[in-house]
Amino acid sequence: MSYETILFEKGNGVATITLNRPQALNAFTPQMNRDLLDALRDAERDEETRCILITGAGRAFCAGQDLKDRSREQRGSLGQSLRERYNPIILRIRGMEKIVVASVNGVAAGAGCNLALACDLRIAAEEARFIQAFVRVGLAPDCGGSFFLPRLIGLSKAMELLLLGEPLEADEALRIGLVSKVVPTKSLAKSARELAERIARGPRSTGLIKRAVNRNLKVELENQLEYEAQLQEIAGRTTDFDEGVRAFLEKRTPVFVGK
Ligand code: T3D
Repeated sequence: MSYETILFEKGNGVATITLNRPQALNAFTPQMNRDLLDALRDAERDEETRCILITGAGRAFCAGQDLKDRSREQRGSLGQSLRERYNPIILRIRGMEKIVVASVNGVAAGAGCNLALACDLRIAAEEARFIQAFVRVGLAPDCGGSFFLPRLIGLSKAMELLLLGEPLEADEALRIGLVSKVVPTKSLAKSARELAERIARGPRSTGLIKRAVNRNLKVELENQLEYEAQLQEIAGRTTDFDEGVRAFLEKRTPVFVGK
């Protein structure tokens, strides 16, 4: 199968998915959502693949939803967009027994950040930054950010990141346990591959470990993803989101009015 917006390769038990729209910092278009979901399905079904690596081409991991598609005329229902395009990806990553590792090569923002959080492990380059960018454009968290972040780093720090939308640098992400390892940018691909191949050589029980950990999270995650979609539907209809998108595209600071 060939893909328009990702690169996909398999070898030594590892399937590597590279988000490949570097000119837009690998921001999600509907085609990239489809390609990523198809590649995850392919890797899940492939008997030789034991571990999946997700990374980004160029200087970013992923900048979230492509905001050029989000003018008021084009945007449609954000709740529907989450239900159809994003939530199936998050549920597929969590629902499969195969281990999914995010190799975070650069900035991970919005849905791109939460894609990394949905993975089983994260290894990051020194240059990586994690940004809960939603508030900057007048949105609420989605793709499971409101679910994973408090569980990974605690309620207080999660609220700070969500409410302020400030970047979390790689060394701080390591200190608070959001990532497992930080390596020099030039050695990330090699280190991530070594980690994935090590997992791919592991026993059958790695999948059972994931199932055990997921068991009591599953229903809650599904409910939370649906709840996020409902909240994003509200946020997507606000004047503040219009302003957030316009300000981003015009490269200026947004002026929100709280409506
Ligand atoms: O369906 C739905 O809509 C609901 C789902 C929502 C999920 C979400 O993800 S909402 C959050 C969307 N993402 C963001 O708000 C992040 C936007 N991007 C940024 O804040 C910054 O670009 C970064 C902090 C990620 C990186 O900053 P910096 O200074 O390193 O790079 P830059 O100069 O801002 O960006 C470089 C280029 O990428 C630039 O294009 P240009 O000027 O060179 O032609 C920029 O416009 C483009 N780019 C970056 N992010 C996006 C993007 N283009 C479209 N959409 C983006 N998200």
